Amino acid sequence: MNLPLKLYSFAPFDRAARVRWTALELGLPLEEIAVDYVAGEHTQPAYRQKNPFGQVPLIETGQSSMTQSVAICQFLAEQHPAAGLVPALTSPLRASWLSWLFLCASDLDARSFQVFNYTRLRPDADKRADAIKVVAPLLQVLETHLADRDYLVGDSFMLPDIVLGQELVLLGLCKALEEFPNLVRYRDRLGDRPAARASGLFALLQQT
Ligand SMILES: N[C@@H](CCC(=O)N[C@@H](CS)C(=O)NCC(=O)O)C(=O)O
Repeated sequence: MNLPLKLYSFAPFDRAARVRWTALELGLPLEEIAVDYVAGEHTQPAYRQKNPFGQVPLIETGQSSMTQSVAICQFLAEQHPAAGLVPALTSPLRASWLSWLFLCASDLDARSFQVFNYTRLRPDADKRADAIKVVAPLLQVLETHLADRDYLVGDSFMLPDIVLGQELVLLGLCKALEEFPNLVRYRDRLGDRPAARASGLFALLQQT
């Protein structure tokens, strides 16, 4: 892979944060390219040529480009297996790793986003309350799972922790974790990692 990796993003909290954090964990040099959301740069033909969905994150490796935040993270983690973010194909942890990763990338992502949307982007108290009810059962399962564990999978930090960590920062910004103390403790432990700190994601929690 030709480096540095180019990463297109809007803001420190968007889904590019997962890619930034993953790259930092892997020690990969990144060139960040800010896409102006307010000006609608992502809707313009020049950006749509790069990503027809008009979304971030997008990475360019020099050889290819790629979208879908969690797919990008998995791609990078698999390129650097020694970092331990991804278990080997034959590892007994693989099934659990995939299950948690996809839970975070799909159901949890979609539900958390609605909370963020109705709290921060398009504030609406009733819709926010409904969105919190919808995400709560998933958070409760995670709360129980993480009661006596430091990480989602096995006993070491892996990619699903990055994706969940980013969701928990968003939910924290929305004050939606009051009933989930284990998740708050887990998120704050993740935030102590040097790469997490360097990503700028967790600093947002200090600003609220
Ligand atoms: N499933 C995609 C979702 C990407 C996505 O929705 N990105 C948001 C920012 S976090 C975006 O670009 N929104 C602009 C839009 O959809 O108009 C991923 O994980 O990369």
